[in-house]
Amino acid sequence: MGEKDQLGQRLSRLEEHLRQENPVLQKVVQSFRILDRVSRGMGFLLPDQSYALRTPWWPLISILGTYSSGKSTFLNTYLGYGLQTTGNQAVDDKFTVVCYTGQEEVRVLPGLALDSDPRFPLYRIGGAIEEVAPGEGQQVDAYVQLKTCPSPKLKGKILIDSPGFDADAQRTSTLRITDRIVDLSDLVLVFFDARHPESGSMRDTLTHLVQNTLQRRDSNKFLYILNQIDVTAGEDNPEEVFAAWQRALAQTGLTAGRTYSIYDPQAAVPIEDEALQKRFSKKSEEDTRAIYQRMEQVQVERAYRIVGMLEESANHLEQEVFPAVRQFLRSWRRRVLFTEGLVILLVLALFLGLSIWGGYWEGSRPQFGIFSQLFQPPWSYLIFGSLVLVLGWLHFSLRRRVARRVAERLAAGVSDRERQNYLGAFSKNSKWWRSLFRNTPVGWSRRGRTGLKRVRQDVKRYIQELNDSYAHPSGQKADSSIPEEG
Ligand SMILES: Nc1nc2c(ncn2[C@@H]2O[C@H](COP(=O)(O)OP(=O)(O)O)[C@@H](O)[C@H]2O)c(=O)[nH]1
Ligand SMILES: [Mg+2]
Repeated sequence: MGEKDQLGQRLSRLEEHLRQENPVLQKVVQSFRILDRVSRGMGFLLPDQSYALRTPWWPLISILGTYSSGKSTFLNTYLGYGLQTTGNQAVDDKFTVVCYTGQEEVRVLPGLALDSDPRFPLYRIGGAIEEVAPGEGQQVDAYVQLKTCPSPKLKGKILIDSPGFDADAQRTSTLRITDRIVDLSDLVLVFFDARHPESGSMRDTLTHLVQNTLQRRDSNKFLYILNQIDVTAGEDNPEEVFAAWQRALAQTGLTAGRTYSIYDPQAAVPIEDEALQKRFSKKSEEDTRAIYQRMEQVQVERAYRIVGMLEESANHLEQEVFPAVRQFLRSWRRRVLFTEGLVILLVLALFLGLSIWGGYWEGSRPQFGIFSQLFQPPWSYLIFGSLVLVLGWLHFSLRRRVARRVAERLAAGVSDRERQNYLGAFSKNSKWWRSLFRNTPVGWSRRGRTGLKRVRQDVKRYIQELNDSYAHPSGQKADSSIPEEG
């Protein structure tokens, strides 16, 4: 089946990427496969779905902020690659998705390449653009490009560099992409330019990126970075620039999210005063290290979250899908039996009535005239045969009707996202050849149950292996700035 092949291919490609970037997670894909098999056996998972492809496996870190604030320079330094062009002109007006490659050299691919890459759900961006700018959704390439780079820093994560932010000059599509990226990101670095602290671009960034994010549940994932602070070294009171910037942030209502001030030593203007130079570089190095740490931490959290998802999905099957199907089977059976019992009672009552009316109970043999013939062979065989057919047909169409009715009622109570899945499971359990009297949902055989049990054992092992591979120094995980799931 085409759908299945495609799914299989995507899963293999996923495994291939993971093999290069995170071997523990590669094994996790195997467990997702087991889960897929169990769930599909229950009729819950649809043929073109897979639990493995529901989660983004790679955490997304986006770099947004004002025009010419050193975003691309920061990215290049972080990766140790001259990946992005930098400069004071608007050099790169596209969003650049950067991910790891095992190959030697950097490659640039059109935005559409994102479509087939299981690492990244940005292809839906096409739809988002289409909504605000009809006709432009097809031109994802005009807004987004993909670069693959062999920097080991990229293993297990995806970065996005963005064009400078300037709300007036921006087309709605660019703003729309920015919003989408913010939604998808696990960490958002918002850059500001210390060289132009009062610029209109900065105000736009404040209003669009900062103000719009205030009410978010995941506002912890934003880091606010005042970059290029080396240029303030010449001022009488350099700290005042940072303080003024923080005040400007606070004025927009910002309370969550951390602020940093950094500069890039290579791009910076030399600071003459030695003491000042020391003070500046110390602060910048500290903050840069803290930012890098957050970037690593996001990746660790994501790995744990994926394993957590695996367990959650297994629990979901057992604690929600299984009982729902049981309930379906029960109401279906009760309703069919009740209706049929009622019909049988009615028929019996009819016969009783006829027999009373015919005087059977007064000792006379009821005479139904010509109809009596029908109770003699060969007519009786014919009548009996067609009666069985009609009753059978009635029975099966009743089963089907009731099943549909019950399924619709139960499905109305689940989330839109899962409705088709539940309907699939209900329908698989009420196929005409399934006995009305079975209590165990289809797919809940021993094989299905052992599958889930194995997934659960695997989860424990994976957590152990992740613990070993990341070997947290104690306390590091208990950082209060762990972003919530968005
Ligand atoms: N003085 C100084 N200049 C910087 C710093 N970081 C970047 N630049 C320069 O600022 C300009 C814009 O940088 P770029 O990375 O292209 O900014 P982007 O538009 O935000 O990507 C370039 O000429 C960089 O060399 C910094 O920390 N200090
Ligand atoms: Mg740039």
